[in-house]
Amino acid sequence: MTDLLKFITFEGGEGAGKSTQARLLADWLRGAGHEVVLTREPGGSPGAERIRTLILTADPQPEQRFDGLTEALLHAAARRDHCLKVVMPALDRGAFVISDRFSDSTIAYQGFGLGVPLETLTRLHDLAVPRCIRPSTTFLLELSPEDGLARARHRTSTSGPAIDRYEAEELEFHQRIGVGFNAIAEAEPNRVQRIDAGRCVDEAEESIRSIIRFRYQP
Ligand code: Z5A
Repeated sequence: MTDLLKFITFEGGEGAGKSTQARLLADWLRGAGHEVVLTREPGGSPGAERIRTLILTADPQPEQRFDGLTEALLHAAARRDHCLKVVMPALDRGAFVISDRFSDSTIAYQGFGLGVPLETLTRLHDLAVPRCIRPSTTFLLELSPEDGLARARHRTSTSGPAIDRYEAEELEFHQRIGVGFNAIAEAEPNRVQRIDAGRCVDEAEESIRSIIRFRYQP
């Protein structure tokens, strides 16, 4: 039977440390003997990874870029494939699933960031996501957009991939994303656990572990 309790997501703005903390949590739970599927959105399944490339490769001509609803439809299509091929099968066999971003990102980016009505996004979620699954715990890594972009750009300049479609947006866009995540956290304070991502990696990691210990006693 699908154990939705074991579905955990990481959310937040660019460069907040989601991938770092998701990986650390997965390693810790594996060390405690659990099966863990560490995955991400957009992407996570071969089909969804192809859609990811489509979304994140911005057309250099602004007037040729996808509008907000087109992006939301692409994210929903990727999410459906990811859920069908990876998330549901893993939850069905009792594994933890840790996803680096999920549907809260659509609300924050395409809703608050690009102005797609939230009601449209909710309908899209209900249509695309099998059994309308939602995570039981979401860690929202909170960091100012200025600091997050600086971290992401430092990583890009030293080792990472080229700046993507969202990284290229101006600061005001990223501020709206922060407002969006804040609204989500206020609406669902039990599911969404706020983590101060401005601290060092170890301190943020320990906050996350203590919440996991309390909720799951792994
Ligand atoms: N998107 C959307 O619009 N709609 C949707 O429905 C979904 C997504 C699902 C995916 O980008 C984009 O898709 C995303 C939203 C959009 N775009 N944005 N912006 P992505 O997957 O390529 O990138 P990301 O999700 O934004 O993550 P990121 O930039 O890779 O950052 P992160 O995962 O939060 O951080 P990190 O990689 O763990 O750390 C960044 C750097 O900071 C790295 O060098 C770390 O070593 C360092 N770091 C990490 N933690 C710390 C601490 N505590 N102190 C100092 N330095 C740290």
